[in-house]
This record gives sequence, C-alpha cells and structure tokens, in this order.
Amino acid sequence: MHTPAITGSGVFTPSETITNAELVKAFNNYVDLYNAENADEIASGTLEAKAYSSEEFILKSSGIEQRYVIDKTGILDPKVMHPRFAQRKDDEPSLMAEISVKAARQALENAQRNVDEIDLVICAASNMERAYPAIAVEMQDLLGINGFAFDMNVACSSATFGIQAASDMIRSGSVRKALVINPEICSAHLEWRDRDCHFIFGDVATAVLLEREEDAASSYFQVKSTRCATVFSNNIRNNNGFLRRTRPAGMADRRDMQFMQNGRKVFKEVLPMVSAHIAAHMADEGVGADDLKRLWLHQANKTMNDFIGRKVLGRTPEPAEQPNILQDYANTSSAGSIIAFSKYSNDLAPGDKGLICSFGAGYSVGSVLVERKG
Ligand code: CO8
Repeated sequence: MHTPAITGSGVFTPSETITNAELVKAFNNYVDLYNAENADEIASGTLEAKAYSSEEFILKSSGIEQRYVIDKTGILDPKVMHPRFAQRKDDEPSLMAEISVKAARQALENAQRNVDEIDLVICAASNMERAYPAIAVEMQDLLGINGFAFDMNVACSSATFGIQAASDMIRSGSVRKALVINPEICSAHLEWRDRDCHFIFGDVATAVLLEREEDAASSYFQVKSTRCATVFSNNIRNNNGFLRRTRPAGMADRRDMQFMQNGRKVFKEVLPMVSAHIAAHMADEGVGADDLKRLWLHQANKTMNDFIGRKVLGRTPEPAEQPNILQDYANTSSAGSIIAFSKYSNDLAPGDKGLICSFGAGYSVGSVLVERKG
C-alpha cells in the first residue's frame, strides 16, 4: 500500500466578472420586458408578474459579491439571459477541456511534474458538455498524457469524490500519478431568469495533482483519509438529459431543464448532514478540533460555512482558519473548496492538518483530511 499526497493544484479563472449591481440591473430590465410582454395575462390573473431582484438580498442571503463567467454579454442581455458560446467543430477542443488544460498545467507546474509522468485523468464536474467521448479522454489527449481517463459527476461533491477515487488507486498501486480536474461552467446550466437562484453560480476550472507521497518533488499535503456519503434528495435537481427528445414537445425551454433547488430545505437538511459527517470523519481519525488548522469548505453560502465552522471547531473560526472565496467567485459547484485550498494552503507549516469538504446535490458530502509535509 502507498500513501497518496496532493502535490500541486491550479485554478483557471475566467477574465470576465459580473458584479451584483450589473446582475441585478440586467435582471430587472428582463423583468420589465417580461411583464410588459405579458401585461394582458398578468392583468387577467392567469400569469404572475415577475418581481425585481435586489443587491441587498443577494449579499445578505449568500455573501456573494460578484462571479467570474466565460461570457457575460449574453447573460446580461435581457433578451438572451444565458451565456453564448460559438459551436465548436469536432476537431477543435471542447470548452470544458480547454479551460481544464489551463488549470491542469498550473497544477503540474506547481508539483514540478511533466505530463509524461501522469497515468490517470479524472474529469469530475457537475455537468458534462457532451455524453461521449469522455471529456477526460480529450483532456488527456490535449495534455499529451498516457494511461487512462474518465468522467464522473457527483454535482458539488465531484472534486472530493474524485480525490477519493484517485487516492484509492494510488494506495492500491493501480496508478502512480493522477490529475483530478473540475471544469465548472455553471453559467450554462443556471437559469438566469429566476431571481431565486440567478445570483448563485459562476464559472471556473480547478485541478489537483495526486501522487505517491515518496514521489513528491517538494512540500505536499499527505492525504490521511477521505470519506464520501450520499442520501437521495430532489431538493437540488436538473432534469435535462438524453431522454429529452423522447418526451412530448415543449421541453426545450422548460424551467426544470436548468438548475432547480429548494434553497431553504437544502440549507436546513444539508447543514446537519455535513456537520455530522465531518465530526465522524475527525473522530475516526482521532483528530480533535484543536488539531485542525484549516477548513476548506464548499463555497455555496457564507452563513452555511460560518455555521459549519462553528460546529466543527466548537467556536467562531478566525477568517484565516476557514477562508471563503465565494464573495469573489460565487458558488462554483465542485471547484469551490479546491479554489479555497489552492489559494489558502501555502502558509501551513509541516505537521498542520486541514480538511477539504464539499456538499450539495445528491445530497452528497465528501471530506479529505490532509497533513502538510516537507
Ligand atoms: N432578490 C430579492 N428577493 C429575493 C430574491 C432576490 N434575488 N430571491 C428570492 N427572494 C425572496 C424570496 O422570494 C422570498 O420571499 P418571500 O419570503 O416573500 O417568499 C425571500 O426573498 C426569501 O427567499 P429564500 O427563502 O429563498 O431565501 P434564503 O434566505 O433561503 O436564501 C439561498 C436563498 C441563498 C439560495 C439559500 O437558501 C441557500 O444558500 N441555500 C443553500 C443552497 C445550497 O447550498 N445549494 C447547493 C446547491 S449547489 C449544488 O449542489 C451543485 C448543483 C450543480 C451546479 C449547478 C450549476 C448551475
């Protein structure tokens, strides 16, 4: 058996941002258009008028201040309200593979590794641009990696579940070095016309490189253990899928073909699940609250993270102990905890322990306990 380690990480951040002010202005313009176009039905009571969004609500309920996206013009156009990406030819890189390669190269550079040393690529994300061939195999090809690759989807928990899969393969010896990549183009499966959720998500790609501890070229994070759990829930759901054309007409723009959630219920049900999951993982490993130097949590909601931090540490965490990036990136699904890890882990000293934790649709929760070495 071998001990796995995270030896490098990378983040690709799109160049375009949308502030809450820009987002709300565009959304409210859309509401005006919608209500004017449907004035008769609204007046007759057969259709409900849409209500304005507000910057104050967004900041207070989520802690989000802005989000990065690959295309802002389509999203902010009240007649479009979604990103616009050109159709790529089959011999051009797909969008998910293209942004993944940028994050992966950073992780490789960070770990001082060459592509010819890698033998596994996992594309772990909450949606895939196509059914097949796997995006991961295309990433493998673009990077020039031998070995094998596959896609996996556990929504917001894809990254931690991917780290568990790669760690287990490194432990058993079936692979030696693995890239786990999380390209999250959330803007393309978010319903920007729904004020309940239009502010939640952003785009990004993250990558971590895992290898045998003894192979690490410089300081690294030993993966002490991982834990994954799932419990079925319909409270976060997207009904888009390959059976779409088999169903009666009228499916194209149906609301449930994009991200749907009952945010209040998610909040209430996921918080105790996550807190209990982390507590059980720490207890199994004999790690007490005082032993934990950092929590890199899933980045969905500031209040949620504050609550989990207090539960895990038994006190209010210092900002540095539980870094949030959601104010800048919004929720980036599986990539959120990895952005926090990538940006806020270098300062830890040898022997310091930390925990990466993601949670979301499924429901799913994944935790990775790490210790700084070297
Ligand atoms: N502006 C003004 N008012 C608003 C707005 C708005 N934009 N939106 C809602 N309101 C109103 C509501 O209509 C409601 O009014 P009323 O009381 O009259 O009915 C009131 O404000 C309160 O609304 P909520 O109860 O919905 O507000 P909350 O305080 O619960 O906050 C949140 C909403 C922020 C969504 C919160 O519930 C939350 O964060 N919940 C947790 C969600 C979560 O963690 N989800 C995880 C999902 S991510 C995941 O699993 C990955 C999925 C795959 C990725 C998808 C990419 C697209």
